Amino acid sequence: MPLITHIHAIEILDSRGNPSLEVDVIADDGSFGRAAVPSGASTGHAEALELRDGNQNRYNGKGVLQAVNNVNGTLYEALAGIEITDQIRIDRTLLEIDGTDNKSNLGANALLGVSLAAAKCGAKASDLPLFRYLGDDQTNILPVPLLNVINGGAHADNNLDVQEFMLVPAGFDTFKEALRAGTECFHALKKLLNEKGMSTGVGDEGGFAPELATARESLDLLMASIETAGFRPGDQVYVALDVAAGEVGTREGPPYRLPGEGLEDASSEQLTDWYASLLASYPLVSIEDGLGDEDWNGWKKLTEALGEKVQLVGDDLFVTNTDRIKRGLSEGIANAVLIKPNQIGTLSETLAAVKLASSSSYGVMISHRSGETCDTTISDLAVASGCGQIKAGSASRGERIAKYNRLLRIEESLGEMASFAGATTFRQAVGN
Ligand code: 2PG
Ligand code: MG
Repeated sequence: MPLITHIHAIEILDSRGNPSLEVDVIADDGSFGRAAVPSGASTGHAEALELRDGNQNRYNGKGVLQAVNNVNGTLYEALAGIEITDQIRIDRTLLEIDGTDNKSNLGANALLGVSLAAAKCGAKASDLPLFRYLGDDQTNILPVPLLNVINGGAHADNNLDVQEFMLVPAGFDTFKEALRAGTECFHALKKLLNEKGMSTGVGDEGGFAPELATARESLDLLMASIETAGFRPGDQVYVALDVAAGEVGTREGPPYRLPGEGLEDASSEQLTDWYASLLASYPLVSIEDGLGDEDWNGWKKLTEALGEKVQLVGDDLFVTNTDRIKRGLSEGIANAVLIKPNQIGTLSETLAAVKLASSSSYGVMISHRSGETCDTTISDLAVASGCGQIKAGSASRGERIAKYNRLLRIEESLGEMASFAGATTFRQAVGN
């Protein structure tokens, strides 16, 4: 098998104009892999460390030259000569050299760039598309896309307390049709906002960021956009939320402050009741980070109250970390895990998190970050894992569309063999 001969990183820009890393890996048969690293805004406190230079004279301290140097020096020296398809050894070496739990020595951004670029190079050396290389020759499930079409919270400058309002076009036979439906609803939403004289400027993830006051106002608009586009809400197109409650609570969780919703000093129970009332009014299939990262007791009660009715996704709660997912599993907390490779730092650890969650019947959703590049690795990862769900932003902004377009290509390449995950993915809400 081919051996690693070159690893080279440069500092590039992400979709917010902040520096990030792009890493190239080359093997001695000429195979080449390139990956770029994303970056979050509403980050979980237990995420692996994103190494930034802190030099205020460059990019407001956000440069990543140290991480670039770590790749081009220490990591290159450690990995040169290793078999390119031995991903486990590559990732183990990365972890050993960093030597910390949260990758604070060399930076999770440095490690992830190398790990993903190596996987892409390994796929090339094996003459396989990445989704097959990471999956197997039976891999064929296209995920339901969750399109974040109204942005609030830390992702927009409006007053909405909830971070993401998503369209979930699950009731279709193919990914292509689902994406078309989601996109047509997005266009209908733009028209409706225009008619109301509201802004149609987009936020970080390509969704609109109008001056809406409440979640209900936003969800009503989503319902109207689904119908205007000619689809049936709650049958063809559903909705989902990412509350990112860690951003509106304290480190421990409550009190949660959602002033726009009339929830000024809310307890975990009050938020749970609020979700129950939204569930009664809208075809909600998924609620992400309904409570804060360390509010484990609140999460337990939330799961007992609503876990049979709706998917409850832990993002900042689990941070793609198997130790935290294990705690969730043993305490009956949440019923799904959001997977973001840069929360943990290597591909092998990401795949371990997916495996742990899915083998325990937890739902798995692969996710982008609010700061992205045109890298499409997560699309392949979503198909390879067969997890059935991906959130990659709205139907606008090139870095979001790149992920959906990659899925269109994968579906096309699979031909008759392709299978769309569909509405039963959201089994708590939709049933089998
Ligand atoms: C989230 C993500 C992606 P960020 O909270 O789920 O939508 O946002 O990358 O800012 O953490
Ligand atoms: Mg989230």
